[in-house]
Amino acid sequence: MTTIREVGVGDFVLLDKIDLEHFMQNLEVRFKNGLIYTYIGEVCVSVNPYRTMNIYDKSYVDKYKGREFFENPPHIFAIADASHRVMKQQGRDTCIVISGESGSGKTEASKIIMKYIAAVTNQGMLPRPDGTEKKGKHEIERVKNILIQSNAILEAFGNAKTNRNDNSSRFGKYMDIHFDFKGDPIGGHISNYLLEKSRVTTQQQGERNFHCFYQLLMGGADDLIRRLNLSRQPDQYFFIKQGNAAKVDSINDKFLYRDVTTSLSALQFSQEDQDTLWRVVAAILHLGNLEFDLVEDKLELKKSKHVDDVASLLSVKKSDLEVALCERVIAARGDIMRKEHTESEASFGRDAFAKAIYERLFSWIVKRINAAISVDAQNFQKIYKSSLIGVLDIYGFEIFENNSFEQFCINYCNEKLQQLFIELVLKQEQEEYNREGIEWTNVEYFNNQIICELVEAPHKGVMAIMDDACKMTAEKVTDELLLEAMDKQLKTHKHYMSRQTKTTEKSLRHKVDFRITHYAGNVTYCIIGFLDKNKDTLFQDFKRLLYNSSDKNLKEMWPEGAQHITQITKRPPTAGTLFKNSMQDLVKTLISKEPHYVRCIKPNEVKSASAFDYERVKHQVSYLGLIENVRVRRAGFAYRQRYDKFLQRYKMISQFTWPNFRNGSDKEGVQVLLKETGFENDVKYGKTKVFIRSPKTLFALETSRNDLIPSIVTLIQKTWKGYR
Ligand code: AOV
Ligand code: MG
Repeated sequence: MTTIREVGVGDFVLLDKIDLEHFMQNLEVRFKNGLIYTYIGEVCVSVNPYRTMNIYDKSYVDKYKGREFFENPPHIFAIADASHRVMKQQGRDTCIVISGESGSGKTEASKIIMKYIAAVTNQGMLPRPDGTEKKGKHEIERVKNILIQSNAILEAFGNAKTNRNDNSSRFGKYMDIHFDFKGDPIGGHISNYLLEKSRVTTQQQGERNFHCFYQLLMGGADDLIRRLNLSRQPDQYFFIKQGNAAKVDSINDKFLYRDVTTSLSALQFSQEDQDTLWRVVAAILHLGNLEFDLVEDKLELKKSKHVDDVASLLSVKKSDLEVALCERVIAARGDIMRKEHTESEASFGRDAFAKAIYERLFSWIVKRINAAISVDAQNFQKIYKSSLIGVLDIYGFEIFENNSFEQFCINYCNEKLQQLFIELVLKQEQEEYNREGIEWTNVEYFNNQIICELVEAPHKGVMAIMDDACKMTAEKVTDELLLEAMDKQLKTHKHYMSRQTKTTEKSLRHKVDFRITHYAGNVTYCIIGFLDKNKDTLFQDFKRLLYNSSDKNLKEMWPEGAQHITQITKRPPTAGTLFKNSMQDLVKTLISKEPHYVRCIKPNEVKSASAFDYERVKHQVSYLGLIENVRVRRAGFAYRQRYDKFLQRYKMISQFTWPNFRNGSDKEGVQVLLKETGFENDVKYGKTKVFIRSPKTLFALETSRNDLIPSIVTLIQKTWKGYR
């Protein structure tokens, strides 16, 4: 028999001593024993196993379905089950927030959760005796199918190999699943956040473009490849060869291409839609090979077959495409003029064009998926009294050799999620104990609010300073000047640093670098490119070009191309501001629901199934605030309820409180009840609520109540007869 010492404890709260060292010992011993999940109360800590685990099949689903946490060994299924149960029984919206750094297993966790929900719903609807099936069964299956199959498509277009993760999410995803009153999924909605579109045109050494490019080249049928005028060699295309990593051991592009096309068909993407999709992907590949020349001082496209390919794949006139690539139309004081690009403007325009069509394509895919599973919310509320579960899977905190605007946004997003965790798990919990007068020693923790503010504060945060710079005329402002403005404003901030503010700091290699001390570590960003990426300019000419495409899907993706040049007066919001606003909305959405957490940990940097890199893990445990989480939890209570509500539910258990407690207040009633049932040592009495430490106590109370219900029903029936 194995002992606790050999396999550790399933809940960190049960550790003899709560400090980093004991926490780490437990995590390591469990990981080495193949136990990748451990609880902190109802928070699930998950260590990426980097190997296939046989713990997700039907026998496991059955084991966790409808069960309390403490009835089974720790498992992510228990989190999924709890959030589904709360949603179903209490009609409350819940959400599952999955966090952890890049490569820690968030996306895999979200897929496991989705599959669990699919497996435990729409059951018990056996065919009727006459052989017909209950209405709705097929519809529910259809919705489940779409929710699961959409993953293959979104990963193909939104994930890529980075130096941290072979299948790294390059967009944020929040998925709402709507359920009917029986707890079966009847629809959903996906929100996507800032796709890292710079990857379409540039990749760091060792990285790839989005998977779909390689999937098409490896898996597309011969006749499709011929129609798209493509070669199967990735090194023929500038936009996908820069990282020199087209072939990845862990990825079978050919196989995945088949998966994606199967999913596209299952999601009702018509042949025509799929055709648009792959034509856009191919057009981007050809676009990346276009070059410009100066011929007698006039900018021209270098002669190449790729120009014809781009024009025909996007269904636009070749002459229109050439003009849009080489010059732009501008409106100045009512006059409309054409202005020829410089060579660098033309390259910038070409890249912006490629990035924009890819981004629009991605949003269009999400929109199409949403259309297939949308529920008419208002109507639906009336009929079903719906509830929902939201599942959040975003890009994790990341540090690369070169970090730019995208990493800045991604890391800010992770700061926001950490802030949410602190707010709900560490701060509010303790505030409630204080408010209720429960004896309590405050647990100290690092609050990253200060870093969120460094980024998002109105007027003085990095985002605001960037926006101010973007409002100035292009000639007057450079990235270097932006950095100067940031230095001036932020020089005294504890979490900000640059060469200008701390001249002795040698580790900042360049004048153009700045550093933010994030909750998860120091990240050095290079300012070059921030302004352009924040402004996110796309010349109007390209929008008009695509609006005039004879492909109806493409036209649909570019409605603003219909605007006349003189109608465009307002500057669109910057990329940074849009992202900041979407993050703030996301936090509001999450806070309005009952949250459940999965905290993912990456065991090593080398994707090994056995290596436990002690220092790297320790760092994650520290910055995630897990020790503080255990401290708050251990001293804390699993369940709390207002006295009146508690009494209402359990008064039948005690002869003193049933049918009514007459000798005092609700609080006194609860005290009598808990004393009589022998649970007094497991509870604390607050000003307005009773606090119960162990979930087992609650479970025992529930069991007693359930046992009593039949006799009480009989009693009521008898009394009722007596009245007649
Ligand atoms: P991430 O979502 O947290 O990173 P992933 O979920 O993509 O990380 O996990 C990275 C890789 O780890 C996967 O491709 C799997 O090979 C492996 N893995 C993770 N969890 C499991 C599991 N439960 N069982 C087996 N293998 C697993 V990023 O998207 O980069 O932040 O932006
Ligand atoms: Mg991911």
